[in-house]
Amino acid sequence: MPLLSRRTLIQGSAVAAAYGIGAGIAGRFGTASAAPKPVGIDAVLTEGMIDGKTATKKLMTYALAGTSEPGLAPVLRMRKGEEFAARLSNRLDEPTTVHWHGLRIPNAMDGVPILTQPYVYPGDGFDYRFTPPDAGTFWYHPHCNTLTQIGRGMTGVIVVEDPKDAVFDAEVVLNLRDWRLGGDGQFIDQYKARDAAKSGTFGTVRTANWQSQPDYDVPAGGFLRLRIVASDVTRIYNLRINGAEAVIIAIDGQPLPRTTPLDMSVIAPGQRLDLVVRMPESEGASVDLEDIRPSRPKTIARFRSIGASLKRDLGDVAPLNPNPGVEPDLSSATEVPLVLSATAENSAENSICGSLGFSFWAINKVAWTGDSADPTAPLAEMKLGRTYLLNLQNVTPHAHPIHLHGMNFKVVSSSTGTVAPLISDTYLILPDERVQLALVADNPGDWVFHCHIIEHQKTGMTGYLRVA
Ligand SMILES: [Cu+2]
Repeated sequence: MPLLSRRTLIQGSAVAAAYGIGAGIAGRFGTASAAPKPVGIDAVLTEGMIDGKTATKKLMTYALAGTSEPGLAPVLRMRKGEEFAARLSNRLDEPTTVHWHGLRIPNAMDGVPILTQPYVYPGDGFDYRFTPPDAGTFWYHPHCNTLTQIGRGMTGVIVVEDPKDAVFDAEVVLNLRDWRLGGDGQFIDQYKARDAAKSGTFGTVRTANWQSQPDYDVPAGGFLRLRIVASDVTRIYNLRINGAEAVIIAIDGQPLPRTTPLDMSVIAPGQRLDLVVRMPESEGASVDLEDIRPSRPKTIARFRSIGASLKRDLGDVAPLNPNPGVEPDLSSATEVPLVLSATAENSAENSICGSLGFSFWAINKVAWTGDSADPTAPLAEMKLGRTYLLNLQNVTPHAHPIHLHGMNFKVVSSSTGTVAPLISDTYLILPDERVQLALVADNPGDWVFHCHIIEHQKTGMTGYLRVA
């Protein structure tokens, strides 16, 4: 099996070797100014153990070129401000693309079929090349036939390193997701129409890094940096740490100005959470990452203290280095109304990137799936460099993690009460909530804006903002 062993000792810089690819590619293959050697990323079909009983066939994943037994997509390690290049080779039997979720990169590299690039057909490839401006935890996934391709495995974590970041005693990257498997371990229908019209169809098998409750050994009394990505198509998590104290250092890849003690944190599809956990003193003591939504705690992953205590003090964790950003000028902001609603339309819309055959959702009364050959008009046309205030209103009885490509926004106000002024690319808007998201339109292009509950995205809750 290509999966990592169930118990993996993770310590310091061993992480990059165990989990990802080298970050210093440019350094190894040429001078700093030379173009980086592309990382070969193959989109492949494979099979592997997901439910612990039977090998699941027809998994889809990303593998580094030449990998003989593909499994969990590799963690891609990049460096803030350094160019990264990847050559996608499509070895699936259907078109695909790669979207780099949360990275503020040029529109032509964004991976949305029709809108930003052609479909990558089976046997073809596509060269991606960009410089990530922000350090943090991000992820990559297809933007074509997304429910099937993500549902069957195509989600990988991106770690953008900042050489100035503090080094912790251990780091674990967790890719959280579910699978729609039957009792025989094989895929069942990826969705039920009646659930797509509500909060989405849930998986039957829950995993972290393609394993059920994986265990990790971490130095006792040490700092564990946890990079958590919710890459599932449907599930919203209420995460807590049981057995240790922890602080939040970043949300959606963006550092918090002050570390915040973790009580419970909600992360929805597309979102990320970076924690520092202070491991217990005594060898053998275990710490659980738990999901308490809806109520009964479910262990996601377990961490065990090993060795003599490093005697760290959580009060010593400093905030991460801030990412560069542009402060929105609210005094000159143009308001953009965006109403998320259900729609009565029930038309099927054929697409090379797959169709669920229904329209259940809409933005400003228009239902669009985001990857059809007949793009609708943009939701708004924005002038490069100006500030906009997205006045988002959810008139549905369901929560929607709304994701914007290519730019970050700042949460300004919400009808639910006081909000933290978070910088993000994904906002979980609650039923009946109104929220104001401010952004500086600093990246030219057509940027998709969609719900990351993929059934909602693919049945109409998609639009795009044009910046020119
Ligand atoms: Cu939604």
